[in-house]
Amino acid sequence: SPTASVPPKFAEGVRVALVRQLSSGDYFEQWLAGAQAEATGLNVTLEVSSGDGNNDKQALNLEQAVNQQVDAIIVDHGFAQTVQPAIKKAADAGIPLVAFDVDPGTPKAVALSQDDHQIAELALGALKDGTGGSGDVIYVYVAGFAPLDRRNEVWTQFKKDNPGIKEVAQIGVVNNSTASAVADQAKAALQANPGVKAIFAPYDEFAKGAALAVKELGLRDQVKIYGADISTADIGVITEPDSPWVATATTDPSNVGRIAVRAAALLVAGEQVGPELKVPPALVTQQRLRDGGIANIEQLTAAIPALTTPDVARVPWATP
Ligand code: SR1
Repeated sequence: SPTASVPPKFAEGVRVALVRQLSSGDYFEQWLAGAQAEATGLNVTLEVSSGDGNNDKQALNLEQAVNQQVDAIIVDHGFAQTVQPAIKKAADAGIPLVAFDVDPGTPKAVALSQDDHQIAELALGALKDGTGGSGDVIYVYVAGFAPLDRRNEVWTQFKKDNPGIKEVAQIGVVNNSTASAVADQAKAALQANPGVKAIFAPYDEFAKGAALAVKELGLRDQVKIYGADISTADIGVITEPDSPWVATATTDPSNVGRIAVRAAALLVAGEQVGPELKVPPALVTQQRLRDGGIANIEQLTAAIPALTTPDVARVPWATP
């Protein structure tokens, strides 16, 4: 039951702008669903915009949110150089800010992320087990996205620590059809490197694309995929017969969206949050999904309760 009375502002209604860089794909859809569910429960109106991958459009949307004097702003992904100027304006104007997966450039904003180093470590631990610590690997990466850059730091160190692992190709694209674009690139990379044993694809759209390429080339017995993120659709891909996607390191994306809204609500209420919030991931293997008969996100979060984190940015006046 709630342990504090609802701040008057929340009885009236609170406006929070959610300014997104990207919105397509399972991860971003689930994240938004979680954010919207939490907002509804807290009597927060979420004013959602998306740059649809266009960084200038996201920056403009952010400027507009600052000008509209919302009660708080959540910046969801984005490139530091395009969002930091408007974040600074918002911070100077005293607007509470939560920055998810982007460096806000100011300690006035709460920096929310998943533990990306751990995400990469868990997936690469599985890759090491699966390959025996040696073999040709294709790596899927696009620089500039904070979570991917952090995962890349772990990959760089992993290669140093495991000299038997050879990165034979780096591919990657992020757009509105990431999976199919990565599938095309992965096919070409696999054809050029016939000895590949594994693909490290630490974003589910990357992993889905890689899985498509492996299947289309008939390489399911030879090439295994180690990814990040999860959705009900991803669980379907991972558990289908002979799927090459054997492990993924992940949070529950909708839980992360919920945390972003809770953190914003706490700031609006004048509560202390942060300065950093990091959501821990879990390793989800194909074996575990199959053995547990797990077919969707609800069953996954029931099987791994640590994926739900009600104590991160807990709102004292909210009904659990
Ligand atoms: C393009 S960045 C994609 C990543 O953002 C989130 O951190 C998700 O985990 C996803 O992998």
